[in-house]
Amino acid sequence: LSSRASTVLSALDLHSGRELAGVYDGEWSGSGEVLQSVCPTTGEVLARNPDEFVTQATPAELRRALERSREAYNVFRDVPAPKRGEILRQIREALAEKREALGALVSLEMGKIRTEGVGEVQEFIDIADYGVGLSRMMNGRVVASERPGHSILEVPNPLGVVAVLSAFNFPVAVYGWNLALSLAAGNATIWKPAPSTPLCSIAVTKIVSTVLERNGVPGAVAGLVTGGKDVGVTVVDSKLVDMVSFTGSEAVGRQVGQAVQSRFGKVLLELSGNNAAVVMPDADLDMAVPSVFFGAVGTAGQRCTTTRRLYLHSSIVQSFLSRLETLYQSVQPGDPLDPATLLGPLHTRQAMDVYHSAVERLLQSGAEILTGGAAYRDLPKPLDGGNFVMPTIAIPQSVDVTDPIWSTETFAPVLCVGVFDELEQAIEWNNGVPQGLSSSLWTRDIRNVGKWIGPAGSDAGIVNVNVGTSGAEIGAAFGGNKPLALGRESGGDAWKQYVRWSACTLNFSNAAPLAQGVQFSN
Ligand code: UN1
Repeated sequence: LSSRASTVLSALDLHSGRELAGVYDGEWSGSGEVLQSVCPTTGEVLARNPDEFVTQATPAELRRALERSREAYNVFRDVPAPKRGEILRQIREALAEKREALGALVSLEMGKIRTEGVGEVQEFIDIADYGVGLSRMMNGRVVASERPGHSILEVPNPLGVVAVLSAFNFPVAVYGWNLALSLAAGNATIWKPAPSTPLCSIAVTKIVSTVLERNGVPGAVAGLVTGGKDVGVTVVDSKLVDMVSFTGSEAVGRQVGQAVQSRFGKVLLELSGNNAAVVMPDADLDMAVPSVFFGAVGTAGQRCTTTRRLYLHSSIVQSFLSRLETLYQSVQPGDPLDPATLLGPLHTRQAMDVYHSAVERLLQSGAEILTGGAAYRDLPKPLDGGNFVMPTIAIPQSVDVTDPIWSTETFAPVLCVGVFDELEQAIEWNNGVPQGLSSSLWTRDIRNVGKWIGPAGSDAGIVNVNVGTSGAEIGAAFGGNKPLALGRESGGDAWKQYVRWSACTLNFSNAAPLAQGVQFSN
C-alpha cells in the first residue's frame, strides 16, 4: 500500500520533499502543530518520507488567512458573474484531469472504496458544471410598485466570506458543493476541513488555486486553513465570516450553530441522518434488496444518508431478510483501492468504539443480531492495522423510535429492522426521530407513492421512491428537515443562501410619493 500511496501523492503534486503546508491564502504557509494523516486501511501514516507531515495554521496565520479572505472578497465581488463562471469551468476541467488520482487519495485517506472516491470527485465536477450554468442564471426580480414611475428590484449581491467546515466522510464533495455556489455568487470561501483528511483538502486546494492564480484572481477566494478545534472555533467566531456552512456531528453542530447565531451570522447546518427505507409488499425485491444493501453497507455506513433503519412489511420480512443476509455474508473487507472490494474500513479507531457500543446497546436491549456485530479479526497484513468491522443487521424487540437504539445516529454499518402492517405505521416510525435527512419507499403502487411524498408522508428533506436513501445527485437541493438541519446545499434553490438580497425601490418620476398613501405635508 505505501508504494501506491506514494504514486497517488506524487500524481497530485503532494510531498515534494518538504513539509506540507496546511494553509493557503494566496500563499502557502502553515508552521503550527503537525497533523498526521493516518490511512484507516492499514494504520500507516500517509507520507512519502517519515518527516513529511501536514503543518496546520498558527493563530497568526489563521488571522492573516481570514483577513485575506475578506480582501479577496472585496476584489472578487466586482468580477461579473459569468466571468466567475468561466473560472469555475476551468476548475472543473482541472479537477477532471486529476479525477482518478484524487479519487484514489480519498480512498487512501478516508477509507471509502475507489469507485466511491472517484464518484465523490465526480460530484464536485458535477456541481462545478452546475455553478457554471448558475453564473448566468442567478437572477433577481423586478417587482411591481404601487407608486407611479417607481420600480422595485430584488438584487442578489455577493454575501461576503463563506467558511466551510466539512466532515471526514466526504472530504472533497461537500466542499465542492459549497465552493461552486459560493464562487459563482461572488464570495470568498475559507475551508476548514476535518483534521483527519488534510491531504485531500491540500490536493483540492492546489488544483483550485492554480486556476485562480492563472486567472489573476486573489488565491484567498478559495482559502484553506487546516487544523483542529481551535482553528474551527476561531473561524466560526470571526466577524470577518458572513456565513458558516457546517457539516458534521450533532454535538459540534450545536456549538457552531449557537456561536454563529450569537453574533447574528448566517449558518447552514448539515448534521445527523438516521434514514429509513420502507419496503411495501408489492416492492420489486430484485431492486430493493441490493439498494438497501448499498444504502446500509456502502461507505461502511459512513454517509449522512446511510440507511440505518429498515421497515419491512410483515408479508415480506422473511424473503427480504434472507436475501439481504446473503449479500451481507458475501461481503469481505479489503483494500479500498482494490476494484473487487466493497467494504472498506471505518475512518478512525474511535468510530470502532462507537460501533461496539451500538452493538452492545442492542444486545443489552434484547435485540437479535442477525449478522455481524463484531470487528474482523486475524485479517492478513497490512489490513490487520485497519479499522474493519462487520456490517450488522439487528432486529430490536420492538420499534420504539424514542429509544436511543432507533433515535441515535451510529456512524457505522449497523442496520435496525422493524416490521409493520400498514404504511401509516411505517411513516410514523420514519418521522418519529429527530433527524430528517433522507428516506426511501419501495413500492409499485401509485397510492403509496402519493401518500409518501405528500403532506402526511415522509418529513425528511430527501423523499425517494424506489431509490435508496444515499447517493443523491447534485441537481436537487440537499439537506434535512426538523431540528437537526438548517438550510440546503448543492442544487435547487440552495444558491439563494449564498447571496445577500437587496430590495431596491427606484423612483424615475418627478415626485416623491410615500407608500401606503401616507401624507407627510400640510
Ligand atoms: C454526506 O454523507 O455527508 O447523497 C453527503 C449522498 C451523497 C452525499 C452525502 N451525494 O449520499
